[in-house]
Amino acid sequence: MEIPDLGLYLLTGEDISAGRSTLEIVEKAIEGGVQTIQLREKKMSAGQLVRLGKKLRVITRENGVALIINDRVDVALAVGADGVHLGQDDFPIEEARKLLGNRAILGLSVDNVEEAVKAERAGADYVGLGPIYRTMTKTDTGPVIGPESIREVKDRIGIPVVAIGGIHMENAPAALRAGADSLAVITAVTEARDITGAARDLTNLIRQYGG
Ligand code: TZP
Ligand code: MG
Repeated sequence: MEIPDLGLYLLTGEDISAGRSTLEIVEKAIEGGVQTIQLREKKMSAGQLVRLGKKLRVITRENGVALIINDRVDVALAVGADGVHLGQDDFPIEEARKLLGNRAILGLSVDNVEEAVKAERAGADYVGLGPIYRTMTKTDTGPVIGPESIREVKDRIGIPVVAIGGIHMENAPAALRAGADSLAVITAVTEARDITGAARDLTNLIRQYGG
């Protein structure tokens, strides 16, 4: 399936947002050009996720931004999200497809070529590849794989490759030069003093590379 251009892909994380709410960050990041929002709140209950997800659904729809839910197929259904992002040990992607249908955008986290090839075969619409650079945000990742890995994966699959992990303005060009279709970030935007400005700078950079 053709999916929309994921552009700058922002994952939320209220506990790593310098005291600001996810809603505030999403509104400001959308103003700066973010094209995709992933609701990823590790400390929220199902009820909190659904309530926040519904608010994000309104803002994202008004602005033509894709809304993806991390891990939770049930929350995605409840809020009418555009898709779900799954990890290697999460809900199986084939089952998610059955529940969410052909139009849902399904993403899978991968950290090497083999996983990326498998993800495409299993029906993923994009892969999240990382950690490209060192990140303090997620502690249970595999080793840093570097921007070279983006080219290796791009050479083997046809679906978009979203680079993730420690990405910020200074190291983003190398990821884009290596072929990343989209850049996914948390702290580069959520912890920025000027959220809109940080999102705008990264968005413009992605556009320069034609992503
Ligand atoms: N998956 C791989 S690295 C990562 C996730 C969710 C965290 C990315 O956060 P940051 O702050 O952009 O390094
Ligand atoms: Mg997960």
